[in-house]
Amino acid sequence: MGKMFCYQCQETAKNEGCTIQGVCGKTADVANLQDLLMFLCKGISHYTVRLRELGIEIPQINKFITDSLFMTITNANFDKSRFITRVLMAYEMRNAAKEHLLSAGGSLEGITYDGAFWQGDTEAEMAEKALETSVLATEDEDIRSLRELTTYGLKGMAAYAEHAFNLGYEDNSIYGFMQRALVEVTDDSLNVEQLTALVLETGKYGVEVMALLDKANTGSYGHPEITKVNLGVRNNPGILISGHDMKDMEELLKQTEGTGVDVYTHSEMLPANYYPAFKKYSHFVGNYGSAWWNQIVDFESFNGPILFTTNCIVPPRKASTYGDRVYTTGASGFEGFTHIEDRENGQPKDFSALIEHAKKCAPPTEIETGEIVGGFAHNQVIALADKIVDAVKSGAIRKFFVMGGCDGRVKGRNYYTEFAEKLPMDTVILTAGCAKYRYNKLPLGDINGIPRVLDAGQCNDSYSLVKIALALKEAFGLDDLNDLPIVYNIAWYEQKAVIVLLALLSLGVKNTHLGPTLPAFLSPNVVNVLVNKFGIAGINSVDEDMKVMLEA
Ligand code: SF4
Ligand code: SF3
Repeated sequence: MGKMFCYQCQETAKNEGCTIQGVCGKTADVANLQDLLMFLCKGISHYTVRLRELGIEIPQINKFITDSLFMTITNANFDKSRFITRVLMAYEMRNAAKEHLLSAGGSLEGITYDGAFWQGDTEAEMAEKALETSVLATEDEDIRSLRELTTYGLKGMAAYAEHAFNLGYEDNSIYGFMQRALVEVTDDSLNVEQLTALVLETGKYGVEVMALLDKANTGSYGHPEITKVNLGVRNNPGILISGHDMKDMEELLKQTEGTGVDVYTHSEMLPANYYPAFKKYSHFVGNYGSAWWNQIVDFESFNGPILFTTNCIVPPRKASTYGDRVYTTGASGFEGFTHIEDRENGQPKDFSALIEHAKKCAPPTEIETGEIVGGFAHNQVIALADKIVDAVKSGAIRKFFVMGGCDGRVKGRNYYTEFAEKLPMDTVILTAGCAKYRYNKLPLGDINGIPRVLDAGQCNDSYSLVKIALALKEAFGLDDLNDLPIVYNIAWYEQKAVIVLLALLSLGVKNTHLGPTLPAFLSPNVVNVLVNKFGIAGINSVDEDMKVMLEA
């Protein structure tokens, strides 16, 4: 075994595993501390599952486990000191849960998982234990694969649960499932079949968490509506906000109002432009730059401070000039970036440091002009349903291509640009997530006024695509989602894409193409199960796939 082992994302070294340092920039120290934190969260869950059986819910622990899972998502948090603090907190949480269980008359019998007991406070002890508890500790590759597939789904689920929580929306059954699943992935008595069922159950809760977040976002900020998003800049200093958290977006807009500082979105925050509650702010200018991995270029020319509310952070290059302009908040973190602390006692976060910083900076340098159109979430698309159904019936629209998911920096992802360009004019792309940046600025035109790229929003808004598909199924009087003229050609990168994929599988969506590579954490046997049960496939050349998918 190397100094670390991680294979949770699409960029993993040689599509096998990062063993020395993450391709993402994660150090071995941080990777190991993340493993240890996961190990301890599983240990805590052994107690909370039993407490729940006694009708006891501990909100602080629910929050702790959710935040901890989220912090270990690819490109969310690289800050070693934050993980050390978290590990120490995990001991406290776990010991408190154990005490609580005992005082409630619960039993510890049968709890043999080491994470429920182990405690080592020095860094050296932590590092040693982490190596012992890495994913490779599970020797059987199929069991390991299913355990990790579940765990990565839980990480994505945690991210969405956290955003909903920030808006005051919670569902204890989601926390309950997450913790039960964390226990089940430690259970050596579960076989491949039982773990496959757990994977699908994870997908079912994936649908629920996305529905919860949709309710939270639309209940708080209104339904996204068709919006032209400005790509150019104004002549005031600006703050660039990235990531996925809408509560942070709201508080930043409120606090910057009237200060002379403008606000722009980057990458996955682009869909904030579609919400009625945000559109009313005259200093909310539009979107700057493109997908996350382009930040090393976009942040240089932005000139002002940048706020990360979640992933995806790229460690700045040595020669970069923007490092001292980057702030993190929530689950995100990076040594050297300033971290804005969480809300306390219902008070908003304090973004004053960013605002003062912005005032001293030059306005953003213009890198493009014009606008892009988005806001095609379920409410908006369903309002256009008659028009869409007519277009399908008349043959003006032959097929829909769901091309949502993640973007990434590997060269092979040009595939998605080329695929979008080569799609025939009587096809429409449905998208969500940062994958859209591969084609959302191309002049792809429209069909009877319906744009050929319909952007529903962030990766979590894949839920919108499901709602749209269900509405179309109804409109066409079909029994099966798979009879719709919809093809799924999805790009993945990190673990939110994993929960989106599992959600689609749990809804019975078949024949999804997944690229640019199949996950390294899927063993050949698990791939076979996915192929046989769900018709999952990878991608080939654009021309080959186009032919297959148009005929599907
Ligand atoms: Fe490697 Fe991805 Fe893990 Fe980073 S998150 S260490 S790139 S597998
Ligand atoms: Fe993108 Fe990181 Fe996945 Fe939310 S911002 S989709 S990669």
